[in-house]
Amino acid sequence: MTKTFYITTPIYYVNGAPHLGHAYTSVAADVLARWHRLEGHDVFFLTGTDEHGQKVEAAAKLAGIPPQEFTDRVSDDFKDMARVMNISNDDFIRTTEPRHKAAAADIWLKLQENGFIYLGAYEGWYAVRDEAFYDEDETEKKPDGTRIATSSGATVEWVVEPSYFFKLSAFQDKLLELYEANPGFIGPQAKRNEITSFVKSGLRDLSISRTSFSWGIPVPGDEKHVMYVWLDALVNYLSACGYPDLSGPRGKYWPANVHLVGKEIIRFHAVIWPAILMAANLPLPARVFSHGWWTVEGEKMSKSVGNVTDVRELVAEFGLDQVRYFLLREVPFGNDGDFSRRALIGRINSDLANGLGNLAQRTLSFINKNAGAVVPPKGRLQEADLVLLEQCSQLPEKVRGAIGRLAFHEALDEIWRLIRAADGYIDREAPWSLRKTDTARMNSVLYVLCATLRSIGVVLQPFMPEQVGRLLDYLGVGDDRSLTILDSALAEGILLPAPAGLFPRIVEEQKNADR
Ligand code: ME8
Repeated sequence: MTKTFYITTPIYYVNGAPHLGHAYTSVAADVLARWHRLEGHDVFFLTGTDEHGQKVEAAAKLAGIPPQEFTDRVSDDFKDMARVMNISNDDFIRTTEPRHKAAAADIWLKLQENGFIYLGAYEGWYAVRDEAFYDEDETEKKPDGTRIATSSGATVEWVVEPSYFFKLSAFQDKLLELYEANPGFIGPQAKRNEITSFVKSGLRDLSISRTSFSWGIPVPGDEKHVMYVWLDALVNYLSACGYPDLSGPRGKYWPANVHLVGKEIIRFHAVIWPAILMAANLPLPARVFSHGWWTVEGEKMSKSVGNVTDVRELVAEFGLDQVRYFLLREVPFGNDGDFSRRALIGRINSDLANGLGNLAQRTLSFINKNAGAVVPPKGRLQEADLVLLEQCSQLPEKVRGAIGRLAFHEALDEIWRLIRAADGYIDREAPWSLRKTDTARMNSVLYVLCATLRSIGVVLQPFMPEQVGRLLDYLGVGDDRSLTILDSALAEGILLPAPAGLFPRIVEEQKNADR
């Protein structure tokens, strides 16, 4: 049976427009999804929008339209971002869809049947903006008398209301056992330690319903309450699999292989979510992995600073694959990073234009002009050829290892190591000189370069599907572009189309003048 691979992004709140941060998670998840498809796995890749809650209700009111109309609009904008970023999601879940509401209601009933829900009263510091409660010591009083959450800066208010509670406290030991038995459950390692000590410090029951607003999924049997937005939201990962009926075509994907999230929501995914699943007797995801946050030109993205970056504008200016490459190459996955135009242009010019683009262009246009526009005959290989081909044959395994650890930057590093090796090889072997002295040797060198570019191209597809797709076209690679084609030697004599440049150099003076 084909191995299944289920990967998710967070479902994004519709109270704001999509930006660079959302695109980052989606691109990372997309690379994983595409990689597993290359491996021949049966992939289900889910993204979507989180559409309930007080914040959304308030944003719709501000926009002067009904909440459903408002969420339809913003959700479409997130779909558009996914389209522009060439995200290959298999489904897009919205929490306002009937399939999701039915799943959330069913989970509620399961938790209730199993004795993990009770009615109480909630009192506490609540931040509407974060949809979260804070302990007193997680808040601070400002000079003007208002209180804010220290971590996010959002205003909190004291809330007292009847509320249903989930017995999260009952899961402390089980969660610690889970982390202990599955060291890979939370990544990266630093987050695992952080979450473990958080759970060790004691878990309190979680308020999971609200009566103070109505834009949410009604609590089954007590419709004055709507479900707490995080309980509602987390269930999306199951809804898309057809839950409560997991015997349908999508049921085979549960449990998820990876939930990819930003660092600020790892607690919800690594503590609350597995506890809910345990309470409902459902299998747990294999892994929850959190990445860091991007600042822009050194500053936190915020509406008031006016630096919220719409990634679609960057794509229009610099090219899609260029932006995708930058996001995954610039920062070790899991760390925070800074986005700047200078860094982006630097990467494009050094790694893409001078690196991969130049290697491809040097090889392919030379073949087009001087070697009959076909994959040249291999001839008798020499030591230098075998060394490079050996590096090619090791590449998929190295990239597989790095991607398995979600170390995208390391995967790219490995690929660029080979690009540099091929650059050194072409300079030393100098096919342009061999043209006059030894065409058989020239052909061998060009053959080895084509084989190298094919290896690089195949493993790079998940990162830069468009330009690398063109590279594989120029190399005459057919429809099957999966990893298995690298198990056979490149065939000689394949006709090669005339190549064009893949990654134009960005001239900074020009760019500055255009601004
Ligand atoms: O939290 N840098 O939705 P959200 C990197 N609806 N990533 C960033 C980022 C930044 N500056 N800003 C946002 C929610 N992100 C909930 C999730 S899941 C059941 C419910 C990314 O719209 C990052 O992935 O606030 C983060 O986790 C996500 O956007 C938060 O999106």
